[in-house]
Amino acid sequence: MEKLKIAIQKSGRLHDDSVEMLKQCGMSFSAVGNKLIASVSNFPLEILFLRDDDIPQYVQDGVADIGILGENVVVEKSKQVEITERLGFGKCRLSIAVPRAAEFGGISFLEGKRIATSYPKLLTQFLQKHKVNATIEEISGSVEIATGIGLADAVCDIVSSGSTLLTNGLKEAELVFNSEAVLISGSLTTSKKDILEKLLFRIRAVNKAKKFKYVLLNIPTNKIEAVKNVLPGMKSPTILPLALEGWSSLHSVISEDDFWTVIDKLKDVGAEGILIVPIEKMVL
Ligand code: PRT
Ligand code: ZN
Repeated sequence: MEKLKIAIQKSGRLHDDSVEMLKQCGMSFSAVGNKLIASVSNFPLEILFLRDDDIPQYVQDGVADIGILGENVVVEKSKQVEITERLGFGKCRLSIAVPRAAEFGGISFLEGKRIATSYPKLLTQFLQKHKVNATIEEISGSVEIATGIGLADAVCDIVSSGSTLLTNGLKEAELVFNSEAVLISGSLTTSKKDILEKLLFRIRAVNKAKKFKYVLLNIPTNKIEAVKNVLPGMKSPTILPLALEGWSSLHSVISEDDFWTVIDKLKDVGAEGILIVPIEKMVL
């Protein structure tokens, strides 16, 4: 049977989360050692382990059918691939940073300056959009030291916690691009499209579940209406009578985003014995 070939990062920041996501989708494979290819035993999928920078080209050329990598790299490489799904991990931003002592009063500060980056395309687009003329110094790594060694006046690099900028005496000045891991695809045969649809169905079920929690709570039966008002979007909560007269157990699903606010309100309306349970998969 034909297999769909997916390229994921061989090692680096996205490797573990990519492998973890595929395993949560039920894929059985071993990604140990220096292997370049792993075959999934219970799904028509073959996994190629590559450097993230090479993935767009391989997907464009059909060496791989789909790939997982940072959107920052996808846009920078601008190959003929399409972003099929945003995956919610590997979140970071591409930002311009300047020495902490610099008096950065706005984007015009960058006029005539030298900016070091590994993302010349994204930076050029940003500068053009803001009508700023600056010289781009393209370097492939350790961008954060570029101002310290006198190569540039500013840097444009990936920021996550901000601690790399801090330890290199830099401060974040302008956001250029927000990124997260995405699934890209090239042109696919009909049968490969079918396999991709099945994989996407599982990915969506896994990712959707991460955004929600299952709540079980006990509530005086006469307070059920009040609880319903606190749990927004709950069409039809499950309500079961407790052995204790006048009390009920209520089950529902709440979104991770308003989790703590909802819990506080539930306590206020008299909910007790609140249990919060992670959801593994959500199929709607
Ligand atoms: O070997 P290969 O080429 O495959 O990997 P790589 O070294 O090019 O990439 P890698 O593994 O560093 O990153 C892969 C992808 O992870 C990136 O393309 C981003 O989409 C995403 N990502 C998420 C990050 C970060 N967070 C991140 N913090 N990529 C890089 N960083 C680096 C950044 O370059 C800087 O040096 O971490 C430092 C900043 O981190 P903070 O936390 O100190 O701000
Ligand atoms: Zn890379």
